[in-house]
Amino acid sequence: MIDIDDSPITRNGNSLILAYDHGLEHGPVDFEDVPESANPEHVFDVARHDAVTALAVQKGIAEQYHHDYSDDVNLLVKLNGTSNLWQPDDFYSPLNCTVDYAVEELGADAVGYTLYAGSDYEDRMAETFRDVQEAAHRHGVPVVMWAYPRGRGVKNDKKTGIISYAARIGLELGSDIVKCKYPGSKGDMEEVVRMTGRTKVVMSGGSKRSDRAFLSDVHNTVAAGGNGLAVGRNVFQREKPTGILDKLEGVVFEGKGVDEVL
Ligand code: FBP
Repeated sequence: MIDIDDSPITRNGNSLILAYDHGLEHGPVDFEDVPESANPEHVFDVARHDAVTALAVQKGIAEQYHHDYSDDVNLLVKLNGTSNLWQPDDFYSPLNCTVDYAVEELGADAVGYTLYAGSDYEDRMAETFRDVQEAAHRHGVPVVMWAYPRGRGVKNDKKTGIISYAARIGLELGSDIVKCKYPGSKGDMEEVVRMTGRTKVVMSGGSKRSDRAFLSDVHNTVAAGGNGLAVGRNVFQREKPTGILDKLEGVVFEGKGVDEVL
């Protein structure tokens, strides 16, 4: 059993996970708006902000950079991930790093794993997740599930019922935190939170939007009983990432409203 509230990746029960695995998942296109964001050192520096409770990266970036930042940046190793260059018959995300390697060699404070509920390969990913979850808990580190309904079995991945179902799978399979898409309203987020019980819920960021639009979804998530967010592009694609992190700190950890922080 993990007490997630004792983990360094939470602060007063909430989390702000800065996700930076986009070079694998989407490729260089995600770094075009802010070219310096292609440099992991830039994003590790951003992650030094007090609001960031963990930086989520793939093994290679953890291995080459984290030791220079380990005093200031908590590490979440994203264990699986894939490029979007291939065209599989359905969604699958291979394991690129073991829990043992992440914890013992890389010093991970947490691990992350994507599960595509609704894919033809959901069974394989669930079996891998079983090994990941058990190994992580044996090491005393929490598991964050990127709970993405996606694949042939999913007609509309934006429906609240589908998002809740994928998030619920996170509770059922032993995640400490599930990361899911914002379902569109505070009321719908309350339903997701209700379905995940004692597993914490963080909102996924998505493509870059205005400060107000983005912060109001984050505020609704927290007001609905959610526990913060795991975000990439809405932070590192901004010219001044610390500006949005200051505002997020107010909303996620200090109970402030959107108008108050803008
Ligand atoms: P964003 O906030 O930029 O959406 O990042 C969250 C994240 O889950 C990343 O960890 C991942 O690289 C990306 O989204 C995957 O997005 P998708 O699978 O929707 O293309």
